[in-house]
Amino acid sequence: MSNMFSLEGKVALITGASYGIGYAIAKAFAAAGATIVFNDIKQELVDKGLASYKADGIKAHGYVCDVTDEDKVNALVAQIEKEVGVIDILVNNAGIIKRIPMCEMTAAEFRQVIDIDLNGPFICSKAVIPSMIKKGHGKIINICSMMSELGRETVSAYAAAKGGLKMLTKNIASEYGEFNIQCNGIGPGYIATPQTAPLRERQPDGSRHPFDSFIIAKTPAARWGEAEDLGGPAVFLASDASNFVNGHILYVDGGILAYIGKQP
Ligand code: NAP
Ligand code: GCO
Repeated sequence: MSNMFSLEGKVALITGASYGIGYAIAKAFAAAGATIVFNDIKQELVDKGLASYKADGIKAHGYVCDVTDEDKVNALVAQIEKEVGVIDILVNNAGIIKRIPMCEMTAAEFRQVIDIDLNGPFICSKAVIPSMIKKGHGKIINICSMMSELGRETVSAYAAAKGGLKMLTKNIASEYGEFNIQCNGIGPGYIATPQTAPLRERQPDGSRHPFDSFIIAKTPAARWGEAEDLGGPAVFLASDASNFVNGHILYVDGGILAYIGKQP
């Protein structure tokens, strides 16, 4: 049974995986036997990531690359193929959020979020699919969001990008499923990472941030997720255990999407 979830002999590229969700997914992949390759946007982040992997006993390969730069992504994939091997698993994890009310957001700010969170996964997927086709298999996992399904104040660009990423996932599955490529999404709930730190900051009087209390009340599990909560679902979607799962978004949200919310 456990062989089904093995990633022995697989090369996995996880984007933006120096820390946070990408790092936790990479750690779970390494524990399942995969060779870890990651990129991040700055050398200092890559160095920080390499030091963390080393401290965790993982021999990872780290590269600087901006996921929005198509030429650089193509060059990175060619370099990985030469130095490590053909990529069997791609996790499109790199992403940003800008919390700005829509009418105050500039078009340039909106475009930047769409560029990293939606165009980035398009560019990276496009770069790895041809070799996956040649190799006869491939797994692509797109890190979606609650905002692939729900809206809220201040996150118009992020919701537009993550809603788009859900549909890109279904389209990659539709277009390349016949080549034994499975493309699925993971929709994390509210996860305690630097990206969400401003929503959890303690108030001057030491009490919880109102958004922090709101999320705990909105989550049947009554807690924020940890990045490690995403490891098991990611290994499932990267492994042979999910070979007939395609175009699916697996929400790992402690039940948020199932719940109407606590009555006042
Ligand atoms: P994070 O802590 O901000 O990590 C994201 C990583 O991506 C950072 O290292 C970031 O670098 C990097 N990155 C940003 N732009 C990039 C680019 N153009 N090219 C390459 N790398 C780039 O975020 P996280 O919370 O771990 O989230 C990871 C993914 O999960 C994101 O797609 C996010 O939207 C999604 N997600 C997060 C949550 C949550 O609750 N935390 C929930 C649902 C979905 P910098 O540090 O320089 O920005
Ligand atoms: C926000 C949050 C969310 C989460 C996540 C939810 O401001 O509402 O940052 O967007 O990061 O994507 O799944």
